[in-house]
Amino acid sequence: MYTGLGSAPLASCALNPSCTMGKKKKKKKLRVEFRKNRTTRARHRERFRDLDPGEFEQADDLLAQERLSGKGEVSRKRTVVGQELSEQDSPVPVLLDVDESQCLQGRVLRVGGLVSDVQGPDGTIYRCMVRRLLKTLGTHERNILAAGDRVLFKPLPASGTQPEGLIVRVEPRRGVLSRASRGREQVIVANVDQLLIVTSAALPPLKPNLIDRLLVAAEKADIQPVVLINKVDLVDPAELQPLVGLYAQLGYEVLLVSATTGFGLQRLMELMRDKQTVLAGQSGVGKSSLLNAIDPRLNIRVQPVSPETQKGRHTTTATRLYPLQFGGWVVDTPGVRQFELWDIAPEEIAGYFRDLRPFVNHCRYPDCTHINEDHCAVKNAVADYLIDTRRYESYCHLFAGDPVE
Ligand SMILES: Nc1nc2c(ncn2[C@@H]2O[C@H](COP(=O)(O)OP(=O)(O)OP(=O)(O)O)[C@@H](O)[C@H]2O)c(=O)[nH]1
Ligand SMILES: [Mg+2]
Ligand SMILES: [Zn+2]
Repeated sequence: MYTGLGSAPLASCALNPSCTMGKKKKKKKLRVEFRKNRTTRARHRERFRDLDPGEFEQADDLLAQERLSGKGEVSRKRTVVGQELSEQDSPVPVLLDVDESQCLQGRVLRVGGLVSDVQGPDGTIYRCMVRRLLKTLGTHERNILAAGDRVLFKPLPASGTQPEGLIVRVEPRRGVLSRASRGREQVIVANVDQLLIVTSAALPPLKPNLIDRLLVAAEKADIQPVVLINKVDLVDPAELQPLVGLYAQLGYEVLLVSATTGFGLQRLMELMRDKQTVLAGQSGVGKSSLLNAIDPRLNIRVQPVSPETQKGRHTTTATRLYPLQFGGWVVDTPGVRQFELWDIAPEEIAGYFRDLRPFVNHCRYPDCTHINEDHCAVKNAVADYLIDTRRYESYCHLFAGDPVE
């Protein structure tokens, strides 16, 4: 199994304008809302009982200047010192002021229930839990951490075989890919430059509607999408030309690849070099196989597609970040069964279809949904072959909230 030891360094802060590490910040006392269902401390103690209790206490209460308000916990508000943040770029509303001299910068590789893997500046991987204060700060998300997060953590004294630490701050994010999970936002990955939408030419059969769905997610999140059609060794590439042409015409980069034969992988590596990339797509299309093919050290588990159903077996079960030997890093995700779009209202969707967008303002009714209305410029454009019929149908499915499979 790949350990990540001695691997590529973290992205340089100097190159990242949103990075706040090491810069002087305006400290401010802020009143912040707390989450109602505060997590129990006892459970964490249990899990981390092998830590020195004194050290754990000290770490947990790092921020001595936090004051409970007059009404104490009843008010669910508290004063902390830090910098106010918009909810958009951070899982917590405040960038906490912490003693940075005691901390290391890290990158979250994998998020677990209580303990997550964080890569430190020298490549060492620490098992980290999240400081209580961070966990209890109000958040609209299921989990305060996501793969790809940049964090500040305090290394703890060694007790087991793997170094441990306590995450005290999550830096603001940019390029966040989210989906809806039981009505709440689930951040799949944070701080990414590009989304590789992986499909397969066959086995499982190509699903253009899923490409469209993921394109909408990328457009909304302002992440550069690339359409990847894998397993081209199984078909005659000429068959794929109409689809490739369609997306290329819309300005999307389309790549035909084969993890088995190596076809197109040179170009794929060029695209990924020094970038922060996330792969998404159905189970069985070969996401993990492609990563193994471009960097054999990764050695990620893969499994054949079921011959009866032609479906993947959901082999990858956790979202995980891997540093790449040629620079940059990549996130492998479990195959999406149902990629529900997060935070996109149905009436917004047409605006994220590059081919529909030029027409939406020309419909007779300003609130036209482009589904049933008369005098709809979008439907007219479909009739005049200005918009591809399949793309329009794909829009209709997304608008109706239909599942992909
Ligand atoms: N013929 C052919 N088979 C491939 C190719 N790439 C992957 N496969 C096979 O497809 C199957 C599924 O590959 P995985 O890499 O596990 O797929 P995945 O997308 O990671 O699937 P999940 O982890 O379940 O989401 C494996 O049996 C691979 O050997 C390819 O380019 N050509
Ligand atoms: Mg996989
Ligand atoms: Zn319309």
